[in-house]
Amino acid sequence: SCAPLGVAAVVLRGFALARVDVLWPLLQAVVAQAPFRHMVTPGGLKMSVPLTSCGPLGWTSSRAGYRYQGADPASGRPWPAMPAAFAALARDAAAEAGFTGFAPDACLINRYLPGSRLALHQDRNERDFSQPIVSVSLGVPAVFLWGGLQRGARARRVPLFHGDVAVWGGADRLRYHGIAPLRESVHPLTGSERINLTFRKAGPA
Ligand code: MD5
Ligand code: FE
Repeated sequence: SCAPLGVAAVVLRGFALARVDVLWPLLQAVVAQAPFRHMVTPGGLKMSVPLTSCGPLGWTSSRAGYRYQGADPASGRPWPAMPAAFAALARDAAAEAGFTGFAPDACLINRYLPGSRLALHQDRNERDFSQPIVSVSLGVPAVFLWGGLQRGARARRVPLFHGDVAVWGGADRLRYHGIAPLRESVHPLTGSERINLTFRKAGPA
């Protein structure tokens, strides 16, 4: 099914389910090369969600600011390659939502444990806001906070389940959004964790 959120945002329920058996070992290989780590915000706070990346560009945060980098700051090496099956999933989900030709150059991987949360924010470190963002949820369910174009707007609460894929584009690309503190629960694939893969076109065309 396809649940519209805003004019250009959609949750494709279960879109990734048939591909999880392929995605999961590829994800383990990425994480073996570039382990999850807690980054620090420009304000000096430790982020509660550890993250890593694959693909040509990886999102990073430090005292110096938020930016995309071609190398993993923890190792100095390029990020692991983006598996073809990851890019194909992102392209196919974007096309299903009406964004043909999506070619991500960054895959940010967030890992949530019980209590982990992501405060309301906008994603604005990418060059081209005409490109959508594709988000894949794996493991235990989370409550997505779907805000407005201004920080103070009231947020809708949208549950996201294992295998759901959300596509955010057009007028919804710059909405404030976040993840409510993760509830304690167990999923057969991930245990108590939620993993989110976020595909972006971050660099120049
Ligand atoms: C997550 N991650 O579930 C989310 C999925 C992040 C982040 O927010 O920045 O790592 S991406 C959700 C998203 C992206 C771009 C726009 C909108 C939502 N939106 O307009 O609601 O870990
Ligand atoms: Fe975000």
